Amino acid sequence: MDRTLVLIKPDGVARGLTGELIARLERKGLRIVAMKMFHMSQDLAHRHYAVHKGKPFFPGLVGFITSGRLVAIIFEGPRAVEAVRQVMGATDPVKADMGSIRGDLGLDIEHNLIHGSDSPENAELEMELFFEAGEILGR
Ligand code: 3AN
Repeated sequence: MDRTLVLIKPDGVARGLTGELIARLERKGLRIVAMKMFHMSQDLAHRHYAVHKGKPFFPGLVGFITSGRLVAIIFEGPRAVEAVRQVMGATDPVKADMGSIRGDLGLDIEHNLIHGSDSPENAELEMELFFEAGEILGR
């Protein structure tokens, strides 16, 4: 069984889509093993998006992710990383398949509703970044 980190970004929370996004992932068969709502600090945002440092969209990305409350969730399931990314759809909501979260509900690549870890290795790092061991079921 694999685990992966999902963030419902500030636009998803502000648009009242938290329940819809969680429901789509649960209906896929993924199980929530940790969840919390919080406001991301600048420091955490810089660590979370370290791979994008130096890219033209980096300042906007940090500004946006720290602009409001978000929900962090750890989902568990077989091939959880790939499954979450399939349900999310491609990074650009206008290129994402219809039927996916971003394809159905988004328009803007900078405000694309949801984040999911892109590999099992990054999932481990991101779960540690956002959760203490005691907050996660079974750890
Ligand atoms: P994903 O979230 O699909 O894994 P990443 O990790 O490549 O995509 O990018 C992280 C975030 O950076 C995206 N969710 C999106 O908000 C933003 N982003 C990525 N590429 C661009 C771009 N070309 N222009 C603006 N924002 C971008």
